[in-house]
Parts: sequence; structure tokens; C-alpha cells
Amino acid sequence: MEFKNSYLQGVYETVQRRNAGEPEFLQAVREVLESFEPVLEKRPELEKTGIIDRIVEPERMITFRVSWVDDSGKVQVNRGYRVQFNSAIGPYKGGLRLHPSVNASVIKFLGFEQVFKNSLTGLPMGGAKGGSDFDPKGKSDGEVMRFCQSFMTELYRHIGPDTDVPAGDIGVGAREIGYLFGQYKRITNQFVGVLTGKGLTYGGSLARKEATGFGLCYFTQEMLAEMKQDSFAGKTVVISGSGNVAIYACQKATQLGAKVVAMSDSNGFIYDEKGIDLAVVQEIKEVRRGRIKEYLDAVPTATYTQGCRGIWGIKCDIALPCATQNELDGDDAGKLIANGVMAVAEGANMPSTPEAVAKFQKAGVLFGPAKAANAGGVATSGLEMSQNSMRYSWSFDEVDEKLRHIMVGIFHNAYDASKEFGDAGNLVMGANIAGFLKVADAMQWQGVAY
Ligand code: NDP
Ligand code: 2IT
Repeated sequence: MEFKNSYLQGVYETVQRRNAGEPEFLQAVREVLESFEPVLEKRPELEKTGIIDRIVEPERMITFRVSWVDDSGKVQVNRGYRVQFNSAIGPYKGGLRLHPSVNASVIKFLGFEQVFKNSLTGLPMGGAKGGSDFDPKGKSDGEVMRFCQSFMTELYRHIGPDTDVPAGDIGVGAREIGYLFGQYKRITNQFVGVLTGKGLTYGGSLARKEATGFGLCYFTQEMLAEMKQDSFAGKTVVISGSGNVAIYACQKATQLGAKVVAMSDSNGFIYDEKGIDLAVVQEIKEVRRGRIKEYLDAVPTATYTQGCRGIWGIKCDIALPCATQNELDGDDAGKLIANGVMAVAEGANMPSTPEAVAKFQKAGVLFGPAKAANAGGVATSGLEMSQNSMRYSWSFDEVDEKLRHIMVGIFHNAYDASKEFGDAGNLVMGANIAGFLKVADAMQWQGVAY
């Protein structure tokens, strides 16, 4: 489909040419550029400033070899990445992903989205992302440590507490952040807030672990209240994934009065009509690094189905995709709509395909896009940076309350922008525009340096 605005069409064609064979990155850019059509109508001068031409091109992209020795003594080689996408409003900030599917396209789509997400939080953070095609699954702690140390031996020269502050994402949790932090400290001889998601004994923030899932529910609760005068209370919820985001989304949704009936991993999904027993999932995933099907060993009345996509066939009021990109397609959206879903909010980054998003919006399903709905993780990372700078730490409740306030604010910013730019309730458009305007203003004031 062509853009109505010929300038945007030209920008997109340049992005296509420069990033051929990178479908995830092109998907993320196209969605954002589509949102800018009404912005350009109101602010045609944006074309001359080249802000949009610049914002789709990363400021810097680093690719590097990561060699490490496995437990049998054999040398393994992976590829490491860090994309430093935009630093207009603060130091680069964004997670590291360790998963075999990681490539330049995936890292760039994530880095691009992070620019807008971080802006929406209201905190001073630019956008970045990184990672590697290293697969932590089935690796020993020693192998993960040696990989992380090798990865940081290159990455350290590109990052710093006022330059670029990485954090976790898929495959990167407290264990990996600890090994990365230890190696950074050893190389630089500095104990600084160069990573977030750190352990609580060495500079981590209370509530960072819970933040993305909790924030997702705070956002969804506000969306339900404002747009449907409703809430989580009494609702049936389906959550894909069973990692960091999914687990704490399940905890908060349950606290808010909902019943979560299904969760998944990349192999399949569990259905427990009594409501998921989260302690069982946490024991499997956080303690043993096991598979979700082991839930049945503790709860034999639940069912397990092979294949993760089937989860969207389960009847629910609220769906929270919290696994990975493009995990929910047009057909899945059709099933959710046929089963009467009222709200979908994205805990993962870009979990819904463009076809799925279009179907939800056409059917009048409330839709909270990732950039807005899952910003609670990075927002709390921003709070961790503040605490590190102060050499101080806030209580769990203080951080949680700041997080809730930020998520409510993000919803209203996105909702207000959707009204101002002529498509009330289109939070995809609203979030993209609200995130963009702050970055665009900062870029303009700073001149054509990048
Ligand atoms: P985790 O590694 O803790 O968990 C990932 C979960 O998603 C696991 O259940 C995993 O299953 C599943 N999954 C991963 N890849 C695939 C795949 N290709 N197909 C099917 N299932 C898959 O990661 P997080 O919970 O941290 O991240 C989940 C999503 O949330 C990601 O999109 C991430 O970018 C996003 N996010 C994370 C934030 C954070 O603070 N951690 C912040 C904002 C967004 P399996 O174990 O089988 O691989
Ligand atoms: O996608 C994301 O926002 C994250 N993985 C969290 C990034 C961060 O810096 O906390």
C-alpha cells in the first residue's frame, strides 16, 4: 500500500532500499510512518528539517564477534550487536536479547521502537537495543558466564552510564546482567550504573523485575477505565509466554481481580480453567528453567497443548501477548474477536502482525500497542538510573507508585494525541505521534549534527 503523502512514500522507499531483506525493521518503520500522515498535514515544515529521514536511520550500529569456550573445551562463535538508534533526548537505553533468532533486522526494529517508547516514559533516555544469536537454552551457568564476559569485552568500549545503558530482554535476566556487570567493572575499574535490571545487592532497583508486567496491567486498567468504564475485575485473561513479562503480568492481573487461564512457551500452552497457579509457573521458569508443560505435574487438572499459537483460540475478555514479535497474526486476531475479546495490550514488542492490529481496530477492540503498553520496564530502568546517580534506593512501594503514575500518563498522552490528530482511540497512532514529537523537537534544537 502506498502512503498518501509522497514525501513519506519517498522516505519509506529509501528505508526499503537501505535495509533490504530486513522484514521486521521494515514492518516497524512502516507502521510509524503511517502514523505520521496527519502530523505532516499539520506540520509540513518537518519535511525540510529532515527529522523523519534522520529518525529512521540509526546513529550507530555495532556488530562484533563473540568467541567463547564451551564446557567440552570447544570454541564457539556468535555474533553480537548493539544499535544506538537515537540520542536526542538522553543516553542510549534499551535491552539486550539472547535468542537464536536475533539478527540485524530484529535488533533494528527493537531499537527503532525503543526511541518512541523511551520518549513516552517522560524520562531522559534515547533508544538502543542489542544482543546476540547465542542461545542460552540448555547452556550451563559457566557457559553463559563465559559468553557474557566475551560479549562485554567488546561492548564495554561503546557503553557507559552517560553514553548507553543496556538492560535485559528475551534470554537476559538477573543471571546474565550480573555476569555482564561484573565484567564491565573488572575492565573499567568503575562501579557505575552502566546496566539496569541489576541484582538488589549491587545497585538494582526494587520493582524492576516486576515492572514490565505490572506496567502493562496499569496501562490496560487505565485504558479499560477511560475508554470502556470497565476494569480487570471478573475478566478472563490469556497471556502468551511465561518469561519475565508474562509472569508479572499474570501476578498483577490476578491482583486486580482477573482470572488468568492460559500461559505458554515456544513449545506449547497450558490451560487451567481454575486460574493459573503462578507459584507453580515461577518455580518451573524462574528456579528450574524448565518447560511450561511441567505445570501439569503440579496441577493435573490443567491441560497442555503442543504448539504455542493455539493459545489465541481460547475464549477470553483480555489478551496480553507477552512472548515475541509476530506471535499473533490476522487469523489469531479473528479467533479472539469471534470469542468476544474486548481488549488486547502488548507486553512483548510488536507481537501483533499489521493484519492483526487492523482487525482489532476495525472490530472496536481496545488495543494498547507495545511502545506504550510495555514501557514500564524501561521506565523503571530509568528510575534505577536515577537511584544509581543519587547512590540511594527507593522502597518497592515508591518505585511501584512512580511506575503506575508513568503508565497512566503514557495512556493519556497517547489517547490525547489520537484525538488531536483526528483518530480518537487509535492508540497506535497516538503513541507513535506522542513519542515522536518530543524526539523531533529535541533533534531540531540540536541542529543537524547527526
Ligand atoms: P523471557 O526470556 O523472560 O521470556 C520470553 C518468553 O517468550 C518465554 O516464555 C519464551 O518461551 C517465549 N518466546 C521467546 N521467543 C519465542 C518465539 N520465537 N516463539 C514463541 N515463544 C517465544 O523474555 P521477556 O519476558 O523479558 O520478554 C518477552 C517479550 O517482552 C519480548 O518481546 C521482549 O522484547 C518484551 N519486553 C521485555 C521487557 C523486559 O523488561 N524484560 C520490557 C519490554 C518488552 P521459551 O522459553 O520457550 O523460549
Ligand atoms: O523492550 C524493552 O523495553 C526492554 N527490554 C527493557 C529495556 C530497558 O532498558 O529496561
